[in-house]
Amino acid sequence: MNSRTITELIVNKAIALGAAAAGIANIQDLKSAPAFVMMPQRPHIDRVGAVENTTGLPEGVVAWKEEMRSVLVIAYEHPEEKPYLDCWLDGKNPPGNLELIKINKKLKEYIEAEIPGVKTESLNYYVEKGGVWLKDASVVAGLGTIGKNNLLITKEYGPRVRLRAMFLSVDLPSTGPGDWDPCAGCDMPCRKKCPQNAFDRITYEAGQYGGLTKLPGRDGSYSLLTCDRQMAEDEENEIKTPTEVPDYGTAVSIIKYCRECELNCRIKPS
Ligand code: B12
Ligand code: SF4
Ligand code: SF4
Repeated sequence: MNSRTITELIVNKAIALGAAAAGIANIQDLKSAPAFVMMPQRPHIDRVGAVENTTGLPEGVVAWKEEMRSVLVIAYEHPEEKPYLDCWLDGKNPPGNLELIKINKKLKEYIEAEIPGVKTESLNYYVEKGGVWLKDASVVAGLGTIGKNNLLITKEYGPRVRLRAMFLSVDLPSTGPGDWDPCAGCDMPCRKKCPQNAFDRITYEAGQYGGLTKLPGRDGSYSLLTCDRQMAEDEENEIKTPTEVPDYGTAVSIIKYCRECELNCRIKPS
């Protein structure tokens, strides 16, 4: 089976299983993508959202596997009218993330059964536990572009998607990046609605990272420490009144993290 056929089979199967989009990022291309270059150089204070490191590698360094050559990235739609997909219900992984894990599991079974000789390995959400930087991987895989809200923007769903990935042992060419830029000339409603003004000044300069020009928020203006203040407030505002949640039942604890920069992006499903 040639590379093109393998890619087509895998991407089509991902879509058939419920993914909004799927693509391939070759590991050689990923190693030079901005987040993969920048994160090993960032100081510990810039580790918001980080968890205990189980890879044994220095902070920010991805645990590549010798026998793995490509990364399959999938996206799952999180539409505005289904907010519960993004919520932490009773302390559990958000339903949308569980859906991604389910799709990835079925995709893994399919690849191993139908594509001779290809090995797979599901990837953890966190780089500290063996994962990859998912937004850059999605751009290299052609799923979309990084917007001025610092999120992956897809043509069809805008930023309203969540991501997951797996390693493949087969050396497939990357299916991106493309050159689409929805942010050119846009008056940035995404940034204006940020409750913390997380984009109001340049936090990262190209010179700090060996001349890297593609920075958080693209121009270095996204401050994760400022954004994280909102995440802490959202945790304090945990809903503790029993609430009926579609496809779940009664939740006695709901944490709803901010999505203002995401939901106010002008790229929306038509
Ligand atoms: C840690 C983390 C957080 C932290 C810190 C965020 C940060 N960006 O540093 C906190 C808790 C604050 C956070 C907040 C949010 N997060 Co978060 N987060 C993560 C996590 C685990 C790692 C992100 C990270 O550190 N990336 C590395 C840094 C360096 O990347 P970066 O800041 O984006 O900057 C790089 C890119 O912009 C890139 N870039 C810029 N231009 C270009 C151009 C090209 C061509 C390329 C290739 C790259 C590129 O270069 C920059 C420098 O390296 C990922 C999951 C994962 N494993 O990737 C989810 C993830 C990024 N988060 C996600 C989401 C949705 C959110 C929130 C909306 C909260 C929510 N409701 O879930 C906010 C949005 C904040 C924002 N506007 O960015 C989604 C994004 C989906 C999407 N459509 O993009 C992810 C992928 C998780 C998921 N479930 O799918 N998050
Ligand atoms: S998630 Fe909320 S606080 Fe963070 S950058 Fe987006 S709008 Fe601002
Ligand atoms: S609203 Fe969307 S398209 Fe406009 S600048 Fe923000 S991320 Fe880009």
